[in-house]
Amino acid sequence: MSPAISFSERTEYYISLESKYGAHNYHPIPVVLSKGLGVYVWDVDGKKYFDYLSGYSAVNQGHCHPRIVNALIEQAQRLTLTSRAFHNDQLGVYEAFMSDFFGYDKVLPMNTGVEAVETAIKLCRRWAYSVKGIPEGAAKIIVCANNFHGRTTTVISFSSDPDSKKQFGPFTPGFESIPYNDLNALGNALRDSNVAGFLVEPIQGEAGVIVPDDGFLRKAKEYCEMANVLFIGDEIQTGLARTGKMLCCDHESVRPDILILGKALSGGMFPISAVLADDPVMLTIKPGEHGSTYGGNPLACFVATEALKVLREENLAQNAEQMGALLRDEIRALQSPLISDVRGKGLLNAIEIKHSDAHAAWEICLLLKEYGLLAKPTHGDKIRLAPPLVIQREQILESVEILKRSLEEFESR
Ligand code: IF1
Repeated sequence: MSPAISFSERTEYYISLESKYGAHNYHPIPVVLSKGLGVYVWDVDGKKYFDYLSGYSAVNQGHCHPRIVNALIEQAQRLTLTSRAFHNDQLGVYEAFMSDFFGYDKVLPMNTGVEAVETAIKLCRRWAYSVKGIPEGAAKIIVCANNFHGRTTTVISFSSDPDSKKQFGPFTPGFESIPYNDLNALGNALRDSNVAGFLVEPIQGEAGVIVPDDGFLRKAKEYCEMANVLFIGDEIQTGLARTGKMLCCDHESVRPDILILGKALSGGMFPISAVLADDPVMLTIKPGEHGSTYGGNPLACFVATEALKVLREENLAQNAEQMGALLRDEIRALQSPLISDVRGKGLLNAIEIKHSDAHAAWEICLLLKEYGLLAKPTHGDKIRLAPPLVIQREQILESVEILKRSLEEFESR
């Protein structure tokens, strides 16, 4: 614990440690957090904030949800890791739970989101060669411009963001990028018989909460079915009640051929991810052909099961739908000249800041912090607004008051 020093000194103390001893691969908002519960986090001086980032949608259930923490403690005192060299009494029970919860034959458990994306890519390619009959090495996966699927070398190979990929080459081949939300481009790309899959975010999160046209996902799935191509839904950020349905694809009754989950699958406890598919796809990978030390560990299985039960039993998708609509309505009602767009689904939202100062969104986030709300800009002029899904009406209204005050102060400068 740092010595009893003043606010700025204590915050600077922790930030200086990160600066001196940590890689400089992030540029965080200057706040040092030490406690979280529900929609709130507290900094090292006890100041309370609304958390409007939710660990990038990993704490949908709210910070340190008691049921999930208790599940973590309970299993941690029993058995945490066996590796897959042996069976254990948690994995099969979890797999059956996941199969029933999401309606797929099987699940392949992994850890981080990008590991699950990599797993989905390998499954898709294996299915392409062993089932569809694409010549080995020729499989192509269609992706969308401005995607974000993680930061491994293969996944950044198909990123369109220079900051994610410059000077990290050489890159993995076998990907073709089309504009997001463009059915014509997808239809044209699918004419290539070597296309094995279409990897897509139902809403592009990092790109700035880009919501596709109504019907895009439905039509895209139909096009994939007609072309015998796997629709791969990356629901790592949009899934698990975030957008007002258990899965964002549920808004259009689209069932991905490969479903990718992560983040809130553990309720923010530690990395847990999963890939779900039916037998014709999942069973193309044989014993010894894929895996991970921690994938499907007993602790993850027990924690993820409780995290999913919390989503369902607390009706968090419904709450996200209602509170998200309220948030967008209240922000629009501000009629702030600084806001050029308010968009999102459920509690995955963003506002677009219109101002000559390129740093306006960042400056506004600093004002939000001063007034008790934590958010961070994405791609310069957009501020993502994604609180935990347990947020209530009064807290939404209080949050919008903080936003109003911050916008007005920025304007008065
Ligand atoms: C960072 C972004 C969000 C994701 C989708 C896969 C992954 C992510 C749709 C990979 C991860 C995180 C990564 C984190 C910040 C955050 C993020 F800004 F990077 F893009 F949410 F929008 N698919 N997103 O959103 O999952 O391997 O990280 O568990 O890298 O700074 P992961």
